[in-house]
Amino acid sequence: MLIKRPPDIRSSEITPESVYRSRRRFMRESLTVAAGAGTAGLVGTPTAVALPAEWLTAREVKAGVPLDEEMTSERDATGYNNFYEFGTDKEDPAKYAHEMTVDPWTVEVTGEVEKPGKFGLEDMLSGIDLEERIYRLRCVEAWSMVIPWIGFPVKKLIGKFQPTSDAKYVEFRTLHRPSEMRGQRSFFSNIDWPYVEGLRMDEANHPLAIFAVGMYGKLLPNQNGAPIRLVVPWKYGFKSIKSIVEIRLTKRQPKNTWNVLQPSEYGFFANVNPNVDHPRWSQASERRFPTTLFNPNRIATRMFNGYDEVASLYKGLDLGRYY
Ligand SMILES: Nc1nc2c(c(=O)[nH]1)N[C@H]1C(S)=C(S)[C@@H](COP(=O)(O)O)O[C@H]1N2
Ligand SMILES: [Mo]
Repeated sequence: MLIKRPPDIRSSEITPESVYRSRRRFMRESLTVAAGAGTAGLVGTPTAVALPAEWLTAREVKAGVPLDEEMTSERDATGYNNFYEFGTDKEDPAKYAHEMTVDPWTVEVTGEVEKPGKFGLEDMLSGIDLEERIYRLRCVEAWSMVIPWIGFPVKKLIGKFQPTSDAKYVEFRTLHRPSEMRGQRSFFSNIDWPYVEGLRMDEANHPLAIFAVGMYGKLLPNQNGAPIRLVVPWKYGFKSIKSIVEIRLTKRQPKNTWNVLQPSEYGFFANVNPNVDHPRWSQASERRFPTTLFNPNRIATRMFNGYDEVASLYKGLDLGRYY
């Protein structure tokens, strides 16, 4: 196995603890698998996949944004999800997202860019450094988690395609494949698939906005948006669109899924804001995982989810009107 590492730096100095621990675990497991495959008489290497586990283990992951708050367990973060393409229950994504094929994976880049195209994921990510970013995730439904993502700034990838001066927004689309996404086949779904989200250009360019390809030191599980999803920590979770297949640079503000569905309840901006309530519930507090019936672990919600450094993006904007 190929481990690219500068010769004089120990991995523990540059790789967050959780990442290199699970990487060692992976190496142990993959050695076991290889030995097993040998006795089964399998020869050769598997066919190319979008992001094989080795893709991550062969890379250094630098510590990006740390956070001095208790992390949500991997079990909760990968077992309690919103991913309506697989159903509306919190347990549905973990149960059914394995039905989605994530290799090969192509991403189409269109609209106001000098270099549009359709790219295989691995090619598209070449030369991009990975970081571990421990972020709060605040769902509009008033629960929250702390998750260690592995990813890179949105700006780094979008910059590769050279946006034109007409590019004012970025629109993202999720995979639309009803044969593998039972929520898209559902009779009861009133969502007009595919799931669409968008950011203003200055929001997409903010260093806190990332694409994630991993979490908890491993590649993303399907239920969390494999193989590539957005994470915008100062906005409600529905902005952090999963399993992206299209990135479109546009002149006009994208029509995002939840805004189209219920405009009085979900806006385009969706900045976390304890002072602007959802029409049906308060946003002043949230349930932080781990949370139980007897110990809901309720904490005060913070403006911009605690990421004050984004405030300058919204100077002069009425956040009550542009929710
Ligand atoms: N394509 C797609 N992306 C999505 C959703 C979805 O239903 N479909 N749900 C959103 C919501 S409401 C939240 S809170 C987060 C949840 O991310 P997580 O399951 O990784 O915690 O994903 C967001 N991204
Ligand atoms: Mo959400």
